[in-house]
Amino acid sequence: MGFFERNRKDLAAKGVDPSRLPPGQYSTDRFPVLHAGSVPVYKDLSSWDLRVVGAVVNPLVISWAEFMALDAVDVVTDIHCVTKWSKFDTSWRGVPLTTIIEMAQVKDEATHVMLHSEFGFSANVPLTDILSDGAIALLAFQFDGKELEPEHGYPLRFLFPKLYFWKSAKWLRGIEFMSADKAGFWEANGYHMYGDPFQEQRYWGD
Ligand SMILES: Nc1nc2c(c(=O)[nH]1)N[C@H]1C(S)=C(S)[C@@H](COP(=O)(O)O)O[C@H]1N2
Ligand SMILES: [Mo]
Repeated sequence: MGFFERNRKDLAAKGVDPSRLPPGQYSTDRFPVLHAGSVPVYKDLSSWDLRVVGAVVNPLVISWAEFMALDAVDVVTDIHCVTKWSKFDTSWRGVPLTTIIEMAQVKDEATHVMLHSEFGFSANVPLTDILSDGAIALLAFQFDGKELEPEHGYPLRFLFPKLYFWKSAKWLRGIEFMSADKAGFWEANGYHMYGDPFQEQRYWGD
């Protein structure tokens, strides 16, 4: 039996429903670190802000203090990285993206969202997926009850576990509402525009 097959069997033995593991993935308890470029260093968050732009009635510039005053929620979810690891039951705390959508009064013409991070990283996600019932689309500032580790996105990352984990942009600084889809960083470099792990939409042409 190969590694992947054994990993899937071990899940069932542990009482985890193996159908939670998308095709071609293995489950791990580790939390690998993956990104292009370097990890930003923040001396303090006084000059940090989150910009909300594009197809909105109210463009926003939200300071860290203002952001922390928003209502936060806790979620537990599975995450799936395109490099084939999945991690089950990860715990996050953050502000739902729908809160920002209401604050900014996103216009009807908006169809997609671009998440913008430090150093020019970006990721695109359809708005319908963000607004669909039960969707987790979180601006996350805690993992496992503690502030994010620098390499995992401190102080703020996007969390969108329905799609491959590359959509979950670390070091988030901007949210752009768009009236058409556009490729983000990885999507312009060979990764699938949508990226559903259960459809194995890893790369262009999948
Ligand atoms: N800003 C930024 N966010 C990013 C990336 C990146 O290169 N830059 N890589 C993505 C990819 S490809 C993955 S798999 C996840 C990894 O998150 P982790 O390091 O917390 O496991 O972050 C995503 N978010
Ligand atoms: Mo990734």
